[in-house]
Amino acid sequence: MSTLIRSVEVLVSSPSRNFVTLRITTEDGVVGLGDATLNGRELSVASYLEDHVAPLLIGRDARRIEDTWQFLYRSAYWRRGPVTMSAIAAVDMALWDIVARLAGMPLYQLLGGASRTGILCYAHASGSDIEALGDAIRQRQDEGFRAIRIQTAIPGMGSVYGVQKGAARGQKYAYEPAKRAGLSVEEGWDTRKYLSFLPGVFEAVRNEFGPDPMLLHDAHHRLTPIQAARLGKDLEPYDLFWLEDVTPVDNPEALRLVRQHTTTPLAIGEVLNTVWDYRTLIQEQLIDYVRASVTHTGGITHLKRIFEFAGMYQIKSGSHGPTDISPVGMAAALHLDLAIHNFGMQEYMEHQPVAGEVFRTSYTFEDGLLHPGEAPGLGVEYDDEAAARFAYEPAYLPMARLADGTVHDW
Ligand code: CS2
Ligand code: MG
Repeated sequence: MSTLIRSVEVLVSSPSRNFVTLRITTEDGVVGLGDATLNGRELSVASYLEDHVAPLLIGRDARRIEDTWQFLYRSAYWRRGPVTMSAIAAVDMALWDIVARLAGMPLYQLLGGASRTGILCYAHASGSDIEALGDAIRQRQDEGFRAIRIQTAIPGMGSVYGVQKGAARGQKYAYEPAKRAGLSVEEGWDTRKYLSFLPGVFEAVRNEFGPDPMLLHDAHHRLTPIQAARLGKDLEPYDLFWLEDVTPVDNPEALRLVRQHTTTPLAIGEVLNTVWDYRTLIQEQLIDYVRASVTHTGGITHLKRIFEFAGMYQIKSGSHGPTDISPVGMAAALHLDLAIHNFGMQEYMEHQPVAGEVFRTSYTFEDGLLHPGEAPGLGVEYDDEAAARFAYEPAYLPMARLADGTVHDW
């Protein structure tokens, strides 16, 4: 038996959106997949892997997961950041996939086994007005979702993060923030309008749907600490499961002020990459949920470390699961979600059906719960022939400007 790495391939495909996938094959032909998709910066991670990581991996033992993680992290000299940590993540996922396939077990069994029977997840619902939002929530409930993230258009503000523009009533939510174009689309932003409109939306939703559904909202990095404190306070009567990314996370200390004013649970972190980025947030208990993805946080090895650190402070996981996490990254998240003790909630923003032609997955959704399935490894197969039909297309996330033209956080 040879578990030495024979080949490392970087696969870029675009079934409805861009994905970067790493495929590692051992001398015995065991294949592992990793997700390296970094929205709007895909090719930089592809180059990092192809030009600087792949040559270092040939001939290494695929079973040495921890050693390879430490080697890639420490020997690069340059630390952290989304490009590096997504590249390391892809290698880490692919190695775990290989080792679990070698063991003939679904990955979660190697991570300690199942700690629960299914993975609670939330869907997105959005509307151009409160009525359309109500329709979208009903549709999600009919699909079985128990937890729903709600976003609405704000009167007088044009297109806004998280709201599917021009969606007909009753149409399935298919929002994709990255737009296929050579330039970022510009959106507007007005914090005063947002802060005065949003509590009424939650009031209307609670009046119509009652206290049962778990509701979430993403403020998407737009507010100052004092504005975030006000929003958290104003939303307290509506019992949010979490309020996400209230302020840009460049200054984790900013959450101290928010915390002093509100008991609305806070989730943050989808743009952070390492356990060190989370240190203040976790040790000072400034958040309730770690919003991280396997793909952008150094893979299974490192995200497990972050979640375990968070667990010591009664902080739970809140895995990021937007469309820019590929089905490979999603599968990795689900195996981890099933195994860790302090699981909180998994985001589930379904991919377009065409992505399923390239990535054959074995995870399931039933009665509001996800499960990674019982296939060995991550449980995902990559179809090269299908992928060849979907070439990379440049796509960028939007940017936001205030009414006077000032650039704002998107
Ligand atoms: C979002 C993401 O899912 C979320 O919570 O914040 O859609 C985010 O905008 C994208 O992942 C950016 O790539
Ligand atoms: Mg978010």
